[in-house]
Amino acid sequence: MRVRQAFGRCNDGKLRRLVRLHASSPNCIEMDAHHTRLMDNFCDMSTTMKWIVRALLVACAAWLPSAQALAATLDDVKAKGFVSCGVNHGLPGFSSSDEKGRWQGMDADLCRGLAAAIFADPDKVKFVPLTAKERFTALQSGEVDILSRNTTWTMTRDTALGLHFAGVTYYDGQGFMVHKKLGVGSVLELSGATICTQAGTTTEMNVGDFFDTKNMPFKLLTFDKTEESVQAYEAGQCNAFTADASQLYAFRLNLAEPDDHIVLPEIISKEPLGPVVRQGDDQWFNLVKWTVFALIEAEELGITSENIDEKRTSENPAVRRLLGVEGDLGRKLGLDNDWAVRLIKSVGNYSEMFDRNIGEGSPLNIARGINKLWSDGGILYAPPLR
Ligand SMILES: N[C@@H](CCC(=O)N[C@@H](CS)C(=O)NCC(=O)O)C(=O)O
Repeated sequence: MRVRQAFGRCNDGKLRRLVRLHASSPNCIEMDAHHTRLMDNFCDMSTTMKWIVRALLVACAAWLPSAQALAATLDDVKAKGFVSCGVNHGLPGFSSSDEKGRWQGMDADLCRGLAAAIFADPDKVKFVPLTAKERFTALQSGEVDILSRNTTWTMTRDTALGLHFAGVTYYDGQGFMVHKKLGVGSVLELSGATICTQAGTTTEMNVGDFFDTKNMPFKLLTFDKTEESVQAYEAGQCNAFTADASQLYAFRLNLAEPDDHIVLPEIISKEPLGPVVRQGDDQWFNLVKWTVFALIEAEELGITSENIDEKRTSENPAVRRLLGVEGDLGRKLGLDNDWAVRLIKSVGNYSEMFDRNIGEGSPLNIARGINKLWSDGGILYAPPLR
């Protein structure tokens, strides 16, 4: 459901404002259907009538929770036929396009899974590559429906930026890489160092916090794109390169002599990475949030892309609910009851996504670590799907 301000042009060429109602609320449907005609009639009305119409429209809008709370991203996505997904333009394991131009990685897969849940087609995604600096504006402005781009959940982003984090797909932390010839084995030995990183990131801010707290002087060199900071690091313009730890391994693989570089043992921050949506659209927020939880729950219940059809005959009520054999969880999200089946069939459960993109089945070979399920000693946990 949504309520938007709308402007219409009358015959005199002047722009007049109306409240446009595009709502699934029964009280408002008629007005929405007649919006175009209403605009025409509106132009011919007397001033008093115009105010009466406006008052009626506002009253109808007021019946709904709030204008901002009703931006119907799911309706928009269904109408245009694809999910617009903001991704990193090249971060192996999370989102990068292969030689055929196909987007790969955890973050890309989340959007594919979402598209499969909505359209029964994981390819109904338009990937929009974004730099760290561009990403929030692209989401706020509506250029993308979801940001799935190694983005750290922070309080400011979740409040003042008008965004909502819809879960965590990877718990990361910030690390440092140095050339072996520097002869350094700990971040604590980097006092006075020049450090390269990317602008517009938590990475940039954490360096200041860490070095200032330790009373260690440092110089920060920031760049808009990671390629630029990696190049600067390789060219010797800085002594250390810092990023989310998952990325350091990926960047090291791309260096001319990867074995000449080491990743230092310290992790200096918490970087919970997850998908982000705009505030004001609870339905879309819920859909993305429960898509993440469904992937985690599927792993916990042992449902994979391979065995999902057999699992539909399971006696386990939790399996039956997730797979829509029982209950109506999918409908509560504005989809149908097979949404999770389509999701898991297309991208697998969380562990399949992890292994394929960043874990054992990938060149990054990152250990699950704290990204294991809570029941396996990690911190991944989905609330009950019931
Ligand atoms: N997770 C951090 C860092 C995100 C970030 O953009 N990291 C940089 C590396 S420090 C990156 O992914 N760069 C890849 C690129 O832009 O190509 C955040 O949300 O601020």
